Amino acid sequence: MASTARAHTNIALIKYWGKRDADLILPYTDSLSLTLDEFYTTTTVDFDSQLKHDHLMIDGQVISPDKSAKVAHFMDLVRQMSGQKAFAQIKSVNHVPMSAGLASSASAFAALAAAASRAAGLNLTPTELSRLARRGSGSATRSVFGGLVQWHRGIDDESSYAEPIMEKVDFGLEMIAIMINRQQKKVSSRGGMQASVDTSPYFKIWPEVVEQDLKAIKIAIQERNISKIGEIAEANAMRMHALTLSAQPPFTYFEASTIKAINLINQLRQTGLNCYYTMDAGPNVKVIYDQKDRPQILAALGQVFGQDNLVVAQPGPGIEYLE
Ligand code: 2P0
Repeated sequence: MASTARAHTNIALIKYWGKRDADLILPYTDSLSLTLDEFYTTTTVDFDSQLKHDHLMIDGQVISPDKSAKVAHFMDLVRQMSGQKAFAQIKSVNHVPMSAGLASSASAFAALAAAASRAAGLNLTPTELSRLARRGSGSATRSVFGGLVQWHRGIDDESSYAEPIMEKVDFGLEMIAIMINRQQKKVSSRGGMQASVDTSPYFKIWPEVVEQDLKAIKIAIQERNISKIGEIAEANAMRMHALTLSAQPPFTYFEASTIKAINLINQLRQTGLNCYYTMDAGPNVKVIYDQKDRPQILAALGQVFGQDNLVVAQPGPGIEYLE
């Protein structure tokens, strides 16, 4: 049986950066994200007993088995869980600029987890699906759900999953992604976070920092206070990036235009526009603001980066099955 599922990507307001268990993908900390409507992956999985290995096609391009090892490993997990023995035809279409810090692995593995588990005859609960998606990519754990989502770090495979804390975000929270560079990133998040864990002297304090930031942002969410949410998310993102700058050897996802964007957002804030930034394992900057300020923020960012390089994204839904 074939199954098709769609998952939307998410942007963390409180970042996941570091694994306690690389095989099970258990993080050192909880994290909290906003699922977005604009960026998503649609994936079809069809098990076929004639196949000699899993066949992967992304955006119409055949991906060779040596470049799809992560997916094959993930499919082995689904086969183990379900007793399904056949390999599968996997077709994935991304509405996400790939590997440019827009967390394409989040939507990719969440959609794959949903389509593959259903095609294999597993009838997983959302929590089980979140745990399965986690085995493909940490951030995918959160993309199973819509809106504002918390990933509980847990202590083992069973207890590490995401949970929606506000599925319908009803207070105007919105993001603009500034596309600074659409190229493949140089340091993968997987490699980058491991380097931070292994070599940054500041990593010791990171779990404590996240715990405090998480507590504060959950209060700000309850209060529906976008300024407070933005302020906390911005600080947390920069604390995460401090873990790359303080690694040995040091590295960074910042590019010159990233700094330009940050300076511009700071400037706009000084002129009374309520906006904040966050960024992930790539140079692109995401602006956090209140929907009602969108026209002014778009105009100001557009003057510097060009309207074509701005994508407005609103809170998006969790997993959807298309067939
Ligand atoms: C996050 N990022 O919380 C953090 C912030 C990037 C920066 O999760 O190794 O692709 O597959 O678990 O999920 C991106 O890392 O890493 C990520 P793996 P993933 O969104």
